[in-house]
Amino acid sequence: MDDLIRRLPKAELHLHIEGSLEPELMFELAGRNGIALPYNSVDDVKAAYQFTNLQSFLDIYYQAAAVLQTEQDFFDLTWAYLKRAAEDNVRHAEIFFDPQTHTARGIDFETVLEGITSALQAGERELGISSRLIMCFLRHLSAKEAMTTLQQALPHRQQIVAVGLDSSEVGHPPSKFREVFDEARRQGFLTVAHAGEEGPPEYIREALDLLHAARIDHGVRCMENADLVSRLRDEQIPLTVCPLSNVRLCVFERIEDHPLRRMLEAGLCVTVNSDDPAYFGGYIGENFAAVTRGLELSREQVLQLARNSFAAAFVDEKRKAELI
Ligand code: ES4
Ligand code: ZN
Repeated sequence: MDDLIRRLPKAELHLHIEGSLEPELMFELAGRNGIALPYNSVDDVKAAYQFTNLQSFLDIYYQAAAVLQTEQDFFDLTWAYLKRAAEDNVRHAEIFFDPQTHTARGIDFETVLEGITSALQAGERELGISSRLIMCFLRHLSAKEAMTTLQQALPHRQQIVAVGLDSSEVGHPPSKFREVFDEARRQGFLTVAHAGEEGPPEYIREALDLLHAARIDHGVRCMENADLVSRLRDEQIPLTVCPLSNVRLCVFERIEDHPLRRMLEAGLCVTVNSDDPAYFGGYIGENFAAVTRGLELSREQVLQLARNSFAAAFVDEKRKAELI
């Protein structure tokens, strides 16, 4: 089964590029940029990755992002992810980036975008991985700041397929960003949103009804509301689920408790993704392996997960046919 998983062509649809920053690269970039880290070694960093909830992770994750300074840094980060993804036979990747994490530190929006997009182009050329970029707004910041970020993205409209919503969920419902997402859709962006990771099922409903999200990121708490499950199934709204993330952030205690198999059996369009692989103990292949073993998935269910990933991708039918 492990061999099947590794060889299976797949699309990754929920990956924060800042969350693919491995401790080794963190040290390299810190050295290159003369930045002091609060860690003495790679082992020291890994020992700090003991999270109790989403916020305990975000605090460390935003701090680590400070080593990313130049276009080359963003290139190196993205290229390292793509090379690792190729080993898991990822054929297509839709990558989140958080411009506000960087612009708040005085890094230009263009530095971030150029570094990432030039690596994505190299990934297409040299690894055969096609890609799309999704710009996320940090939901703990204001709607006004999100609108400013949207304006910064407009000259680069062709390089960004969608906008999303991430960071601290509880207390920052999708409704807070309704106007920003209205404007983004007017400008031609697709929309997605993290919802129902730590937040209630109502946030998933808001993401659909108010933000017109084409996919829900995580969405695992939909299982608490039967009407919502029926709707997600009837409309085949894709859910980009991240099993190892959910366990590491204590959404579920053990992988055996994860609802992914029940979600599949309810007819939901579930996909498997790695979220922040450098922090959560595994890339997409390891996420597939963990749920396959922990939930005793059948071979057919594993194949379904991979099929769903292509069905849910933001590419046209012709490219989907080439990918499968
Ligand atoms: C995130 Cl796991 C998760 N949830 C919300 N926002 C995020 N940003 C990076 N990883
Ligand atoms: Zn995420």
